[in-house]
Amino acid sequence: MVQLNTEFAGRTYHSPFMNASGVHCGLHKLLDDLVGAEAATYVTKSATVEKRSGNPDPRYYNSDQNSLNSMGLPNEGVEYYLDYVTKDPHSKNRLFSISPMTFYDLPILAEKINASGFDGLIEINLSCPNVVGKPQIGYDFEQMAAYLKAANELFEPHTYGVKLPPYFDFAHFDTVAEILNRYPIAFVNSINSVGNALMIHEQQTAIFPKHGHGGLGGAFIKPIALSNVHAFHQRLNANIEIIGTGGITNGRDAFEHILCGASMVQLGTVLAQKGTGIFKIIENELKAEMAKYGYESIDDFKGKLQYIQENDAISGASH
Ligand code: RRO
Repeated sequence: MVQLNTEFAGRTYHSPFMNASGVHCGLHKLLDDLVGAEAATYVTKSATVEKRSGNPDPRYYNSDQNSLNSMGLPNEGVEYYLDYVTKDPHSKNRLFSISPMTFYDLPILAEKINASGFDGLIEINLSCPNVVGKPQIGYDFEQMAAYLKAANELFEPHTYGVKLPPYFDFAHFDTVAEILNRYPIAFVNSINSVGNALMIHEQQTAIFPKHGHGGLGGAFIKPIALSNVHAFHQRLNANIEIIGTGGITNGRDAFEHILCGASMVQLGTVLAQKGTGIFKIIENELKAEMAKYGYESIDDFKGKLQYIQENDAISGASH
């Protein structure tokens, strides 16, 4: 009998599937939908101290199984999402995303969260690619270290984690892991959208802000997400868990993220394109994939990626 129950950050979930921040989570009624669709849990839209309307339209574009967005951090403000999570009977299992606009916003956000009594997990978004004039913190390692140091002073150990941008170099995996391993963080979430991609429709940029540059999501980015999940799984302290995000469109994709070391997996583009009915579908697809390999639980294969050996034949591969 195949079971999808999973443990994450000392909590128990009936499956590893949840939304990715930004998708289907900006308003209370959208969060209600996620609960109704039996997602394992939800993460709220990254919140800033004040409400923001974000970038001008058109700012989101779907193309096949991919998406490009330059939303620009539109959100209702931290109080609005705190109001929701603190009334949620399962608040301990929820993830609350924050995106400090400046370093000085972090203590303000932390104070509001701590004062609210929220007992869930906090995701600090260090990787929004779409705020004009604001580089991604995750690509500035000195700043990133300063944010982590501050977060460690503001939040209880093992209650917070970070959402990272994709990295493309072993030196960067090493540096980031070294910074993260200094602190008692509960999790990392890899990856945010691949920043500042460009899509063209007919002869025009597909979106308006930043001359068409925006965060790429969906099937295209799965190999990048898998490399980041795998690289951090190899490098992070064993008690830092990983949320795998990026390019999951079906159960097989989720299987691959978990094989690389993810404890939870998030749905972004596919959720935006197919709606909340995707949770039940993808749960069944993952169960089928596990059954194919004889696995009965997530722990049977989590982080157990096998390495091909020199001169092994790959069935079906062209070479
Ligand atoms: O709101 C956005 O433009 C946005 C954010 Br905060 C993020 O973290 N990732 C993304 O692709 N878009």
